[in-house]
Amino acid sequence: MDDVVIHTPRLPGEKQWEFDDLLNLRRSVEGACLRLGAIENVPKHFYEGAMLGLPERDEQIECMQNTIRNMGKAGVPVFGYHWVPNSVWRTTPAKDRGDATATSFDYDEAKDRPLTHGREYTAEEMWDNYTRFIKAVAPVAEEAGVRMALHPDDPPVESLGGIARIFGSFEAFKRGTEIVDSDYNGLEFCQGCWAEMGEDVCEVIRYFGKKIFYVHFRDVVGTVPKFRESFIDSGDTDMYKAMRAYKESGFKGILIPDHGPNMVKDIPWSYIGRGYAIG
Ligand SMILES: [Mn+2]
Repeated sequence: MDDVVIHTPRLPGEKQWEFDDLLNLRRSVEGACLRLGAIENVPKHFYEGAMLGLPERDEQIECMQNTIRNMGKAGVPVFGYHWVPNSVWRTTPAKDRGDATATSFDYDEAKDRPLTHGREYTAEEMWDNYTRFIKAVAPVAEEAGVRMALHPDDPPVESLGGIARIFGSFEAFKRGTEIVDSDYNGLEFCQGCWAEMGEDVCEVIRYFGKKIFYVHFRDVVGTVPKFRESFIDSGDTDMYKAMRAYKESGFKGILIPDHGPNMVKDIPWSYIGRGYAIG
């Protein structure tokens, strides 16, 4: 392990992150003889209004531009983000080998849950909002030298809690990356989500190739509408073939386990399970 991906670091700032704090974060990682490979996610409220097209949208886009400029100055090479105002959804957990607990999703259990944001948001709206956002932010990221890496919707179903989930297919990512064609506009390749979609994971890796900025190297059993998470050696995907596909596509980024089953007597965030995956 050489690199660290930091997930939503607790930095000061209610609307954006500042240069000094980001620099200190990178230095603290380097102080442990590691590299800061990416920051994954800002607090959702930084750009929730931009995702939903609310009145604060333009201010939030401006703040996001500032955060990205500050990341660039502080030497943060990759910024992972998502386009899901109402988060990852799971239903009743399942079991994997060794009595480990794995999260799972069954659309039948989730489809009738109440609206999360007061009304329905259509796919057309979510695309309009995304288009406006990425057109404003990607050029700033390019200038700042920060590669923006978009995570798929998890789970990749049409809509949950009234909000359309637009990044849940190959076609969607093709469309998303073509809005601004830039070496700084690419994918946080959550391999588990691509498996959930039922896409041919290796083919998708080969298609996007160098547009994949880093990988969530995890797997699942099943596809939407019903799946469960798995160990990297108990899921549906041939992970060795996937690794070959990354190598052959010219991918030079980071693989991290993202998340996986909680082993018996594991600790929060299933660090034992992650240690197992890395090993
Ligand atoms: Mn992921």
